[in-house]
Amino acid sequence: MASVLILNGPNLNMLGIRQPEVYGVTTLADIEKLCKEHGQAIDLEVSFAQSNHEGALVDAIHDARGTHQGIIINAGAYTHTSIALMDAIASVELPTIELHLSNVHAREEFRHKSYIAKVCLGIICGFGAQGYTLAMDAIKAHVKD
Ligand code: DHK
Repeated sequence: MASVLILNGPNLNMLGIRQPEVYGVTTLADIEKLCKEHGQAIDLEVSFAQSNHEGALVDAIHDARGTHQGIIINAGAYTHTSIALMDAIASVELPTIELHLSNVHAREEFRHKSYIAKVCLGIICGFGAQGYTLAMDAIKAHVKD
């Protein structure tokens, strides 16, 4: 069975508490449950992780090589700042989807820039927690091709 790493960056452990008007009331634990259930439905194994630390996210991306067939990453604010994450994604050569709960293009200018977009297969943003299952469907279809 194909396997995907779903990686969450800084402050996503605060979902449910953090700016619910922007990020919704669904917690990260709820999202993990949703992803695990969806994985069973579409035959996709799911590993789910979160870190507030850039280097730990880089390590997790490196470790995905040889273990997972794709990555879904909500890199949080590191999306807009991290050349290290961009380089890590490029180095493992795994199909990777950039994900955001909010529509970053409808928000502040600094959220419009993504360092990781250029090394990702595509971007899903603005669909809240549902974006995770949309990304899983996209990875599953891509891996099958
Ligand atoms: C999450 C964050 O933490 C922000 O820094 C990004 C993203 C947007 C989200 O919408 O999931 O700008």
